[in-house]
Amino acid sequence: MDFKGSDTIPGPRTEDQLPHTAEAAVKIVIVGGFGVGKTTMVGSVSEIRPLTTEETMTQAGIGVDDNFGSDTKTATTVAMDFGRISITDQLVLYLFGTPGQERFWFLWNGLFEGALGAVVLIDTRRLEVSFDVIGRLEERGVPFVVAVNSFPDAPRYGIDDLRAALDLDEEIPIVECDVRRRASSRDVLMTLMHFLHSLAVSGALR
Ligand SMILES: Nc1nc2c(ncn2[C@@H]2O[C@H](COP(=O)(O)OP(=O)(O)OP(=O)(O)O)[C@@H](O)[C@H]2O)c(=O)[nH]1
Ligand SMILES: [Mg+2]
Repeated sequence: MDFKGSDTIPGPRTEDQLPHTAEAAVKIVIVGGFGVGKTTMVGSVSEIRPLTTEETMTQAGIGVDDNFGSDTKTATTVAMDFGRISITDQLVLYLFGTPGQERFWFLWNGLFEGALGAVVLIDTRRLEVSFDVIGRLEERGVPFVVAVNSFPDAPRYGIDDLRAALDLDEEIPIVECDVRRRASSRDVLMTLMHFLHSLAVSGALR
C-alpha cells in the first residue's frame, strides 16, 4: 500500500521525548483521599503536559461522592493522572495519580501494579481517610512516604503526633509540602527516592 499521499502522523513533541541519556524508568503512584491535591501535584511537577482524567463534579454526585471542600473544587479524577519527571539525566519517574473518590478505589490495584513506591498525600483536616489508604499500600507491600499537603485552615501537628496517629513505623519519612509548588512536590519525590534507596541498600526492597 502506498502511503506517500497520506498526511504525516505527527511524532511526539520534542519536550515530551525522553532524554536520550535516560537509562532507568521507575513507576511511582501518588495516592490519597478525595481532594488532597494528587492531580495538583502531578501537574506541578511533571515536565510533560500531564494527562488527567478529571470530570466536572455535578449535582448528581451529591450524597454519592465525597463533598469535602467542593465549594472550591469543581473537578475530580475518575481514572488517573499521568506525568513524568527526570530526577537525573539517567533516572526518569513516571507518576500515576490515583482517583480519590471511594467509588473509584477499585482502580487502585491496577495502578499499583509494578510501582516501586508511593507518595501518600494527607490533609490533616481528614486524617481518617489516610488509614484506608495506608492499609492498602501495606497490604500490597508498596513502600511509601507521607506528605502533608498544608492547606491554610488545616490543623498543624508535630511529626511525632502524626506518626502516632497514623501508626507509622519510625523509618517512614513524613514531610510537609505545598503541592502547588513544583520545588516542593519535587522535594517529596526526592524524599521517596532516598527512602527507596535506603531500603534497597538494606535489602528490604522486594
Ligand atoms: N490552599 C491550598 N489549596 C490547594 C493545595 N493543594 C491543592 N489545593 C487545591 O485543592 C484542590 C484539590 O486539588 P486536586 O489536585 O484536584 O485534588 P485531588 O487529590 O486530585 O482530588 P481527587 O482527584 O478528586 O481525589 C484544588 O482546587 C487545588 O488547587 C494547597 O496546598 N493549598
Ligand atoms: Mg485528582
